[in-house]
Amino acid sequence: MPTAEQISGWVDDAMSATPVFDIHTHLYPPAFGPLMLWGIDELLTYHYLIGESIRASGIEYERFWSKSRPHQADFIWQTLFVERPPVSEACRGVVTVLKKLDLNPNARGLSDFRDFFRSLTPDAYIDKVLSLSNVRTVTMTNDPFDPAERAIWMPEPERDPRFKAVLRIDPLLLGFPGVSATLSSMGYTTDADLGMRSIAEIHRFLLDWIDRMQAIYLAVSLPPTWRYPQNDICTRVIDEAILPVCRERDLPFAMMIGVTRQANPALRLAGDSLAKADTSSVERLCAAHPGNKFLCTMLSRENQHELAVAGRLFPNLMVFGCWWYVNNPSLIEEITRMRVELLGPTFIPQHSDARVLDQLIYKWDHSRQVIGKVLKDKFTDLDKSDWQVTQEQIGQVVRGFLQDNFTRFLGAGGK
Ligand code: RAT
Ligand code: ZN
Repeated sequence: MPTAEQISGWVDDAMSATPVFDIHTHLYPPAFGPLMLWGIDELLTYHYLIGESIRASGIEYERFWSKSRPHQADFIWQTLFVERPPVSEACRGVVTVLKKLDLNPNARGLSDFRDFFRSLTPDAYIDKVLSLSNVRTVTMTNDPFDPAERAIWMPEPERDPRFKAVLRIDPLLLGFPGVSATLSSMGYTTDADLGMRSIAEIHRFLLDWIDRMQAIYLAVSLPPTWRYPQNDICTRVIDEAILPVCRERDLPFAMMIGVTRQANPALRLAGDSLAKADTSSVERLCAAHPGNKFLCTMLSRENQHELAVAGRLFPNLMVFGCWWYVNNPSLIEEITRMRVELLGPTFIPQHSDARVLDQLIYKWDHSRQVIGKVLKDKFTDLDKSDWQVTQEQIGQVVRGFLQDNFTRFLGAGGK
């Protein structure tokens, strides 16, 4: 029988040696121009830190927004790292990144950090970050409704095989009738009440963009008020367009549920809130469409238990990630522990949601530690009951968590 130290060492080794397939980020390679965010100014002006610095300082919103990006970064550093210790998870993340880059996190100003980043090219930095974080593949969040992003896709940008595309379609589900005008400016004719031609046009739109992007899944984020089925356009778009197209291309449909957009608009991107959503809608969707594959994550802590139970009931539902406001060590631990107990090794415990390349370093470092802690406990419990725990079994679960559960769920459609 292995000792407790051996089990712990096997988990640590597997967690750090296994490369990650990060199934939801907002990262882009250099060919996507301004969409690629990296370096100290971007790291510090992450919207989580903007929210925290405005709260801690009491600065008026407009005074904050009127600053240039480097001045916002200076302000955030001063407010959250110099005037008070950086104990929040988003602050601690910056400290972890600086340490892993061999930079001194105790600096009073940002000039040394800026010098460091000036000496790097984006390509070299991607290699460095992927290697430091041991992330092999990331998914982008690709929004064809964003004119800036559309302009990048039209001339067929050079693709980096480490950055997979995800077709993000929030306006298609939530934006009718307004989104009709955008669709028509893109050459797809739809009308407000979604007559038959409209559905065929949405099919054409989805297939065109799946092909252009080589998307590996389709994704939407939904408000807590979302219900399925309902007598509304959202249900029709899902049933008549999205799911048939997903079946045709063997692609999963990912739902990120629970966000209340712009609860405080003065905070801009930092101003979104959350509320408990309806997991029975997810169950009805999975039950009504057994030929479709669904990925699902939910934002409210209160939804996590119900979502794990839904995962038990529907093999076509892959529960994933600790999203945004639950992406904190205490909640990752609670949620991962509960998911292991209900789902065994058959879920995807984490994604990073990184918006700034550098964040891969801390988000995966912190998550690996917490997931590893849960696995150590679970394998030690088995060992205590004389189950023969092996290094191979631990490696299998860790590989499942960090990459295989996702690639297997994608199946042929992910190729
Ligand atoms: O986590 C975040 O950065 C959020 O602002 C959102 O991007 C969220 O993850 C989403 O994809 O809608
Ligand atoms: Zn996101």
